[in-house]
Amino acid sequence: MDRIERCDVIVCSPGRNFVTLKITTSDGLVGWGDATLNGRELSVAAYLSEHVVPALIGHDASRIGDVWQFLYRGAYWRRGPVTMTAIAAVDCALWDIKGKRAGLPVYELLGGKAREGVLVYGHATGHDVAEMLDDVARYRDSGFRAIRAQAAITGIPNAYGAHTAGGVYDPADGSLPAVTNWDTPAYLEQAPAYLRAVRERFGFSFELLHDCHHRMTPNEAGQFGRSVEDLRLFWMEDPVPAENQEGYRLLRSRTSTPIATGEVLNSIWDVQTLITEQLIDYVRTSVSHSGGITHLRRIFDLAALYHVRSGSHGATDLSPASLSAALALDITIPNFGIQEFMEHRPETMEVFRVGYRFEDGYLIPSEAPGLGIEFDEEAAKRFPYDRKYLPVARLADGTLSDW
Ligand code: CS2
Ligand code: MG
Repeated sequence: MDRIERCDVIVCSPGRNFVTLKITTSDGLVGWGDATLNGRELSVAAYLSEHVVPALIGHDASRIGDVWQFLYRGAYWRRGPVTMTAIAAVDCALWDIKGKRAGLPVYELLGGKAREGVLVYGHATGHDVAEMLDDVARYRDSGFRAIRAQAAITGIPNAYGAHTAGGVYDPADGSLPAVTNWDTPAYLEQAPAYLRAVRERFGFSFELLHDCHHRMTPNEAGQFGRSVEDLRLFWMEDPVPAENQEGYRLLRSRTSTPIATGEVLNSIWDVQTLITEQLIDYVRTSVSHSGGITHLRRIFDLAALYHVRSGSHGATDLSPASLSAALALDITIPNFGIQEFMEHRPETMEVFRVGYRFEDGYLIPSEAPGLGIEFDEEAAKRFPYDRKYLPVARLADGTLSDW
């Protein structure tokens, strides 16, 4: 029997902060899992090293489901991003080990490929509409079949989504939370207009996505959705904060624009109403924030019963280890929708060695046994942790709003 013999929690900052879990078994197999929670990294690192690891040593590494239940029910305190990210890291590392032991890519253990490649989307952006449109052209010309478009809003230039075009960006760039601004009326006037400019310049030759980033009420989001219905968005993302899942009933009744949410949610119970009442078209829960392959698979299977497809989060604060695990599910589930793919910085790829590749608008997962991820521990030492915060947003009157 292969027991869990050693667990290392590695915190490093190659391009941005990452937390990575390394599990080593008694017969020397190694598995990797992403444990990064942007802006709260050390909370997961401590949860793992101080609470999970001491209780994990000696467990049978092959019993992934049992370990999952042990960590979930055994914590007593249920759910939440820190707990579910920590469990996800253990889960993905154990699937990595299981694949290596079987000599198979994890997707083979999950039933084999259901498609040739994983459709991905990239982030086009700009400090004005012209810059954003040029960035859209860059993504189209580099082969993307799906492109997310975000541009600065006049009057609130530093709001989420607008950054230097062409650059790899990470919103967690402040040594203290940066204060950005928000103004829904300005957004409702300008964002539909710049999305229309995308269709006017490029037509319908690619899927067009947009991230509303949790900043509207259901009624405002209904107005937004109605105003872009003829633009045939692939989705409008996070239109409304989704802790109140029932709030999406009002939104759903107001527009036919497809809806995606879930990247800040982390368990099947947090998306249960959204899915079973078909209030969304895509569920964005990610493998590294929703309990790993074991739990995300359950979410996607529930979603399949209700015509809801996957659309997992994949920003640069989810490491290449996370994306490698995500692809194992993306390539196998029947109700796959799309995978977010923000390319990581070169220094990140010095530490994380991956086997996935971009081809003609799709990601092709590694054929290597396990998840196809390697982590260069020596290289990681060159990039020490550097605490960073996500921004906050305030309205003109100073009210703290959603960023
Ligand atoms: C965004 C993320 O990619 C997205 O859909 O919502 O960039 C999000 O802002 C970051 O992951 C937060 O850490
Ligand atoms: Mg988002």
